Order: sequence, then C-alpha cells, then structure tokens
Amino acid sequence: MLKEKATKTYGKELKELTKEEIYFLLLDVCKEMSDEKLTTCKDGKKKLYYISAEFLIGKLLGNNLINLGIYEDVKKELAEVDVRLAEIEEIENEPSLGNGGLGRLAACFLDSIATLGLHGDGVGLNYHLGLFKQEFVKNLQKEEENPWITEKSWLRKQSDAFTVQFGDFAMKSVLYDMDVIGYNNRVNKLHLFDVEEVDEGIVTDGIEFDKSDVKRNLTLFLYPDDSTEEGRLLRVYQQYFMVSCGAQLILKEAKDRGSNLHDLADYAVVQINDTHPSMVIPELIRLLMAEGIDIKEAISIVEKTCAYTNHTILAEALEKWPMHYLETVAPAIVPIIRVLDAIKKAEYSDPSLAIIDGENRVHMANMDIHYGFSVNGVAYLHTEILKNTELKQFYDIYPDKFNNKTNGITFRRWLLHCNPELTNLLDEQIGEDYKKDAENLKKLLEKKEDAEVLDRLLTIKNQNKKVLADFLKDTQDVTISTEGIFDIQVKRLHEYKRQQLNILYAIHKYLEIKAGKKPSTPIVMIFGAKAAPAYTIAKDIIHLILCMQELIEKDEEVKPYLQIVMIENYNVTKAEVVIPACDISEQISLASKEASGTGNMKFMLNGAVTLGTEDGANVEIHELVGDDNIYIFGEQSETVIARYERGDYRSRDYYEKSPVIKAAVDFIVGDKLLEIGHKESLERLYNELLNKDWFMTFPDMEDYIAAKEKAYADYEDRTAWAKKMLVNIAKAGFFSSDRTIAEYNKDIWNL
Ligand code: 26V
Repeated sequence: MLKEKATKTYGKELKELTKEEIYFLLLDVCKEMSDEKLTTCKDGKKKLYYISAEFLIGKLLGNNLINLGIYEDVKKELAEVDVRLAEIEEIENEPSLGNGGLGRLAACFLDSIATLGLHGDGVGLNYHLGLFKQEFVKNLQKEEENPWITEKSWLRKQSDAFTVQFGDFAMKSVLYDMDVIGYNNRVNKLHLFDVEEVDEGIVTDGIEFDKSDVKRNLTLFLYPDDSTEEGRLLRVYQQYFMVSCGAQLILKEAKDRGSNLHDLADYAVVQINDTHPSMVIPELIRLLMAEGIDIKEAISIVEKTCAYTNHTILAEALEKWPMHYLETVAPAIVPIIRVLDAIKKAEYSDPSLAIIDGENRVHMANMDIHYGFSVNGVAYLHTEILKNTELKQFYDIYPDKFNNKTNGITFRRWLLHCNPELTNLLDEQIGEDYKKDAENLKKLLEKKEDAEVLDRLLTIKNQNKKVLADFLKDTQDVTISTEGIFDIQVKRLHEYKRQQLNILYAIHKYLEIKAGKKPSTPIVMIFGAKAAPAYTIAKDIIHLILCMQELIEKDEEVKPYLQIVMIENYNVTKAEVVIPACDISEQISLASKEASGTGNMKFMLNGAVTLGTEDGANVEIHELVGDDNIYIFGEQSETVIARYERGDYRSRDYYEKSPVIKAAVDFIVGDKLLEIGHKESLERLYNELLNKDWFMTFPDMEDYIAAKEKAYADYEDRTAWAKKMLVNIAKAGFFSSDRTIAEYNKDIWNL
C-alpha cells in the first residue's frame, strides 16, 4: 500500500523517501481512511460535546494506525525497506495541550467515545506553544516555549468562523479539527478554536510575553502564569473565547440536525470538564435569547443540556472570578449571571450556595451545580467527599444530581501501543477479546500458578527496563542499573501529591547506606514532574530532588545501591516509555486530596504494584487486588479531614518526636546539600516543612518508610512478585475508559 502511495505522492520509491516524507505519507493515509470511515458513521439525533480547556492527546500516529487496524501491516511494509516504524513515530511533535490528569483524561475519553461508536466531539483551544517545555539548568526548572504545530499535521482547517464579542473589541475564530479515530469503529472530531493572528514573536525570555496584548496572544499558551492580574484576565479571555465559539458551534449543528432550539436538549448534551468552560452556561442562554427565546425558557433549556464534572476539592483550584474581570471580558453574559444568581438567592439563604459572593466574585462551580442536570466526581471516594463534605450543602438540595464516574484510561495507548510485548503475551494466553471488553483481562487469573507465564512477565518487565535505561542514556546521559527495583513517581508536581515525602525517604535511605545498612537489591528512584511556573515551593522540591540526584551520582559508596533520576520534561511520549518499566508505582497523595489519579491505573495495567495511600482511585485498586497485591500506608481521609477541621496540625511536633524525620529534614539544610544547591531554595523548603507542611507529610512518614521497606523485601521473591504483577494486570479491566464512557452514556448523556 505504501509503495504505491510513495510513487504517486513523491514520484519516488518507498526506500528512497526520507523519514519525514514517510511520516507525511502515513499522515495522509490515516486522513484518507478516516474520511472514508466518516461517510459511513451513523449519527443519532443527540450529540455530545465534551468541552475542555485541555486535551493532552499525545502523539497520534501510532494510535491512529492501531485504531485503523493497520499498525502491523505498516510496520511490516516499512521493515521491508529497513525502516523502523518507531523512528517514524519520533518525527511527530507531541501537542502539549494539557497540564496533567484532567487533560489526559479528556483524551482517553475521546478515544473511548469513538470506540464505543458514540457521536461526540471535543471542543477546546489550539494553543500554539501549549504548556511550557521543562529544562533543568543548575538543578533548577527552567521554562521554555514548546512549539508543536508544523505545516503538515493532524490539524485540518475548517471553514466555520464565529465572532466573539469581548468588552471593547471583537475577534473572529478560526477552527481546526483533528480526527478522533475509534478502535475499529467510528470517527469523531476534536474541534480546536484559534484566533486569526497569533504572534509567537511577542515571547521574550523563556515563556515571558506581554499578557495585556490579548489580540496577539489569546491562544499562545495553555494556562498562562496566573500569579499576576494580567495573567488571570488572559485566562478568562481564553475561557470565554472557547465557550462562545463552542456554544455557537453547538447551536449551529443542532439546527442543522433539525432542532428548533426549544428542543435543544434532545439534540445536544454538553459535558463541562471542570470549571474552565463554565461560562458556556450563560453563553448558551444568551445565544438562545438572541434567537428569540425568553430568558426563563432559555434557562430551562440549558439546565437540561449541561452536565458538570468536578476534578478537584483543592480550594485554590475552584475558580472564583472577580465580577469586574467578567465585566471587562464578557459583559454580555454578566446580566445573565446576575439573574441566575438572583433566582437561587431568592430560593436559598445559605451564602455558601450563592453564585456571586459577598466580595462580588463569581463561583463557577456553584453556577455549574445549580444549572447543570448532573454533577459527578471522578472516583468513589472523591464523590463521597463531595457529597458529605466539600459540596454537602449542594448535595442536601440536589441529591439526585450527584453521581460517581470512576475515571479510566484507554488501553489502546496504555497497553497495546506502549507495551506490545505484554500485549502479545496476553493475546497468546487469554485471546484478544479483552481488547473490546477489558473485563476479560480477568482470564489471566487462571494463569497465576503457571510458571512460564510468570517468568515471561518478569522477562518483559526487564526488557522494558532496558528500553527505559537506554532512553535515559540517550536523552539525559544518565546511566541507571537495570538490575535495580524501578520505583517511580511521575505526575505534576504539587505538595498534595507529596513528592517531598518520596525524596525524604531517599534522604533516609542515603543516610542508612552511609551508615553501612545496604539494600540487597539496588533501588532506582525515578521522578518526573513539571511545576507551575509561579509555584515556588514546588520548584524548591524539584531543586531538592535534582540536588540529591547529583549528590548520589558523585558518591561511589552510595551509587551502587541507590540512584535518583529526575526525567526532564515529563510528557505523554515519555510516559509511554516509563510506565511499562515500573516495578513500584508511587501514589502517595495526602488522603482526600487526589480526586482520582489515572497514572495509578496505567501503572497497574502494565504490571507495577502500587505503593499508595487510601486516596482517589487507589481505594478502588485496593478493593480489586486485595491486601496482598498493593502496599497501603498512611492516614485515612476521615482522619485528615478532621484534622483540617480542628486546625491543630503542628508539623514541628512530629519532627521533634521522630529522630528519623528529624535526620532527613535536617539534611535538606546540611553542608552536603548546601554545597550543591541554592541556600535560599533549600532553606525555604526546610522552613515550609517545619512551620507549615500544609499537606501533612510528617504524620505519614514512618508508615511510608515501613511500607516501602516491606515492598522492597517482597520484591526479592521473584515468583511471588510476578504473581502480584499478574493480579494487578488481570484486575485492571475495570479501569478501561470504555467502561467509564459507557457509564457516562447510560447515566448522563443517553446518546
Ligand atoms: C488546578 C490548579 C490550578 C490553580 C493552582 C493550583 C491547582 C491545583 C490543582 C488543579 C487541578 C485541576 C483539576 C485537575 O487536574 N484534576 C485532576 O483530574 C484528574 C482527572 O479526573 C484526576 O485523576 C486527578 O486526581 C485530579 O487532580
């Protein structure tokens, strides 16, 4: 197939093409096949719009080839001319259209929506420089711009254009679509809105740019630094632009499909992904009113059309925009928001239920809950906390709106594509029907006593560790021992995720080795994390990890037993190499704070064993695999929530009582690290831990050390460990995003 296409497109033999030409050829093949599929898709009356500020889609070539069912054929045809498909996949830039879990979830959902044959598109923004690219300079994070759009790419320019009216100017949109190709099923679209002129030239140092120049920067970056007023305003401009374009598209398409707009809810359902797209509610009301519908009916139509997903209980992440921002950016929806607020204030006197608070700020989540027909959390525990604590006052008045949808991941990317060896083993041992219904992975349990299968699992893990070791050698010039236990924590850097707990363990282990207590198997601790550019303490934690990496690298006494590597610019592409190589998956957030986590699911599916707190989806992983196949430590969410309520946590008490904690914490500002690192940063982190430690690192620390030691000791019995791996893989079926999406459809969307 490729041979003919090569001559037709380039007038050359396939073997004469450059890698880039082959990549472009494959891009065309995918687009043509997807166009063909599109013509056969049967659309129902109702369509889903998944509206999100982030879609962390990762590279698309490999996955699209898999979902089109031609991956193996293409691989073979390229091998005939001595080209490895993996090399071609490397050509593609990774679009950096997301921060972490929330954006990656949206990407997994799009894959599953198409795979289940549901008619649903994504709606978002086409950020030119995306999220920043992380570099390490002198053990510090430096942010660089991250251009990813190339002349020929998956983006396909559309003719639809909408006008968005801001306070004192208007802007016209340009729409780019990407095909979302389901696994042996339908094709949907990801609609990414852009403005006509973005000026990448206004970026000065790193990711600095003139934030007030909205006309030239609206879609330049994802989540510009919001530590300044101008940055926050720009975020609101982005959000309003996204929802206004989205709402105009939704109404246009609904009319095209036959809606008279009074019946909009029969034609469209809008899933609001966290609060970033919340202004879609007043914007839809405004547009319906412009079509001649009175405000009362417009509100009731929108109430039947919009559903909200909450992804965090962190107070600082629940958006509350000052009214004067909205007056500047989107004055047309301000009177509507005031009406929405007045209706609820007349009904309920509790100020915590208000949309506009006493300081004239608009609580976006409150608007979503009052005017959406569904509110869901993203894991069992998270939803329970929303109902019983965080959003209790809303649950009391709207018990029927609340529901749980435990997150999931697409197995196409997180198994078939990233771990072909494990996929082959599964195909061979349990057949291929788990690819359509992931619950069938359970069949693997029958092989728990099969010595050959257990041995193969260990061999595959070792191969994947070698691949990661080679990758780290090539990309960062670090050498890690593939004989070691790969203990991995990769995710955004945040104090609640507690990378600081993990690095304090590293210090503890370092001190033990120095004192002559050496582990029988080397430990390789791997981190990967970006910190928000204005999040100082998060950057201090990265600094500490990098300083420890350097300290150990230079210490011949410790190095054979303990290594630390921080992966630079951790992203989806790197995750696909890291996750299959993992032995121990670190999921150590402070109980109650991690809404779900999805990395935990990816690791489990690839045969890693979780070391974690009873938080987010870890609770469900624990339930599924049982006590013997997971390492749980730390305080329960109830204990943590009660301590926050009492407000009597004093980290210094724990430090003073525990010599182990004291030794590790003091080391941060000891001579050894001060010689390598920056005094100001290390001291700031030390003081933060001793005087605040808002995410309660110390109460869990001794228990964490004990759990980790137990896991390391168990690892020594290779057969017993392989059984734990097997159980984790076999029980991962529940976490397929196909299951999650089937639930969304059954309970919320009804497509
Ligand atoms: C946002 C912000 C923005 C302002 C500064 C601090 C801050 C901290 C956290 C966030 C989180 C935004 C929401 C989010 O990404 N939630 C993640 O959603 C995942 C998918 O549901 C879930 O697996 C993660 O547990 C959850 O943290």
